[in-house]
Amino acid sequence: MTRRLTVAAAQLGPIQKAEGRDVVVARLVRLMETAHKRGAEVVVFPELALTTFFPRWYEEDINNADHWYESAMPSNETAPLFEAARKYNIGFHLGYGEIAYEADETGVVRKRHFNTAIYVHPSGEVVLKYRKVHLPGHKEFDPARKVQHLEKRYFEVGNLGFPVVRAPIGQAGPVNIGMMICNDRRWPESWRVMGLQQVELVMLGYNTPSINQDAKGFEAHHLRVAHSHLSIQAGCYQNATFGVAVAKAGVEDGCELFGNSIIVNPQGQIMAEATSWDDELIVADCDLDMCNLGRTTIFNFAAHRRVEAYGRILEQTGSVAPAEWAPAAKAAE
Ligand code: ING
Repeated sequence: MTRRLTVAAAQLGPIQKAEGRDVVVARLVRLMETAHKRGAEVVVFPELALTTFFPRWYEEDINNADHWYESAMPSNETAPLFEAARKYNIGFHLGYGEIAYEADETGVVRKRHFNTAIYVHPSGEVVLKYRKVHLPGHKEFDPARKVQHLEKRYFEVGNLGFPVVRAPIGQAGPVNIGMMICNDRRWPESWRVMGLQQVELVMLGYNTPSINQDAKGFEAHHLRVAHSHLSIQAGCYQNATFGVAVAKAGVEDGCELFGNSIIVNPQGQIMAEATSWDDELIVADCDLDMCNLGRTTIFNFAAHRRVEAYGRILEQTGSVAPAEWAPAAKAAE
């Protein structure tokens, strides 16, 4: 029996700084209703889907920024989304800023902030949680930048790794699902750690500026989308998995984010792409058995990977200069 799954990417248009969660959640519910009409069994929403991309705004004391985060999930504001999921029997992925009171690696329980994503079963139960590992940008206010990107100020590095879990989704039965968030997609390690857990569906949201904000070199504008798609298509192909990558897009308080959400199959093909930079649903029918070809042939990890050659990947964080070559001493004349 083929394992077919109808997935939806629910791209969001801009969320302005002043926009209330109630308005945003109503947009999410409307997208979920559309997904239901289109026969989707799982809906993927973007990174930080409940608020504007607030790491662009500097706040001296992070304790004055609690309003950007969720301390409970669901909460009164997000409950309508969980109710819609139950009503339509749809699982969903949601990205949001998380405040959690929990022990850190020293055992001290404290208030912690993460860039988080969850996968929620139609029953409302959280099946899987992920916290963003690769935090781009900077921690302190950077006067040289036109727009700040303060993820290292607002979030701690995710402490949950890249988990994959086998969970029932729609008619397909159990599916190996995993998540990553935005910048994670640019790092092949994110994909491979999940590929080593036989992931079949990677759900990821992103908020990506449409032009390079690091004035440290030329990058043609069209390459912003190209680099995003390159990263996702390569990750799916090299780990024999489907990927659903969903943007928050459009102009948020003058700052433009690109859309171009895509659904990608295990051969790296784009199955569907959003063409607006606003609220837009794209849907694809995924034959999950398509993962088997890559996993049992070209990317049969057990047969072909050579971990003894990969030491640098775990031993080194930064790169180091290579050894210098010099021509052999001239043979004696
Ligand atoms: N945004 C961007 C992303 O990785 C970025 C930041 C853009 C980094 C382009 C490097 C190049 O898509 C988030 N939120 O990670």
